[in-house]
Amino acid sequence: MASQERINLLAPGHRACPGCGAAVALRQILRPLGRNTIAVSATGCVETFTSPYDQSSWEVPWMHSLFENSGAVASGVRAALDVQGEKDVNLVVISGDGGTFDIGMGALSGMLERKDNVTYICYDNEAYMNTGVQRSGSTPHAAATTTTPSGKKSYGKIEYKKDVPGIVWAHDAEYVATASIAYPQDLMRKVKKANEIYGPKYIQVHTPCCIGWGFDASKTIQVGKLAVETGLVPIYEMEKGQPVKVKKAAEKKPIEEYLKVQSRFKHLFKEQERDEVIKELQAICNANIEHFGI
Ligand SMILES: Cc1ncc(C[n+]2csc(CCOP(=O)(O)OP(=O)(O)O)c2C)c(N)n1
Ligand SMILES: [Mg+2]
Repeated sequence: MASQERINLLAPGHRACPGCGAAVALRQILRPLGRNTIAVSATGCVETFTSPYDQSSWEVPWMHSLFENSGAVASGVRAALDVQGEKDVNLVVISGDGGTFDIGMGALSGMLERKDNVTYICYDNEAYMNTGVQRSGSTPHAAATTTTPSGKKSYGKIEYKKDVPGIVWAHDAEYVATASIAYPQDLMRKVKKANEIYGPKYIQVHTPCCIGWGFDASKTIQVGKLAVETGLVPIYEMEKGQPVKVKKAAEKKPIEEYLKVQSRFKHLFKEQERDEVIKELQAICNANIEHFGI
């Protein structure tokens, strides 16, 4: 990436929490896109910490509408650019997991089905962080959130993380990939590649959240790496429905190493019978390692 202009299109002074993974992702996403870009955001942390009136941190034109409609808004922006004959403007959606996995799924599906020329990026912090850590369709099994609390009769979220890259692929999208802020070169390469392809593209970026997950703000990248090294969060591109260019973990870490550093999983280490839950999470990692060839 040495030839890239070393610009920062997310101005300093924004209001993200120290150690915010989404803020790191934003910088990494905007760098390969450059100034000739329009960004569209759903409601969520990124929207909130970058845009208090009149202190925008965006160095590119940026549009926010609602929590549920960033796919549709981007389709409209692309249609307007087409009418104006503006063929070379990069268009990116930056939406949270709630705005993508849950409430914005319909708008995303429409954008994909119409084959609109948009790079849709989901920054995945695995819950509704902006409104106080409520569970989303992305929250991993057994994680405690304010709506899936742990207690005597509960061990956190019962359901499992939704496979949104698979859902997007089922729409026959032009490009599907996952990435992590722990691997910035890989992430920037994928954004650049997606941007150069015509049609709908989807990248899901794993962005640890120190407040919602409960770890020290200095550990964001370390936690992101552990997610990949345990096999819980596979990093790959999709080709013909198959994962390719999978990020390999030289040394596979046991899932406990990832769980132990986050307070959203601390209840799993308090009671004996929760060992079964940890075993189940390890089984998910093992299945990923096998399926993706991690
Ligand atoms: C229709 C609607 N319902 C609920 C809300 C309240 N709300 C704003 S942001 C948000 C959660 C966003 O979660 P996510 O997309 O994961 O982004 P994050 O905050 O984690 O960055 C919710 C529930 C809203 N703005 N609009
Ligand atoms: Mg979120």
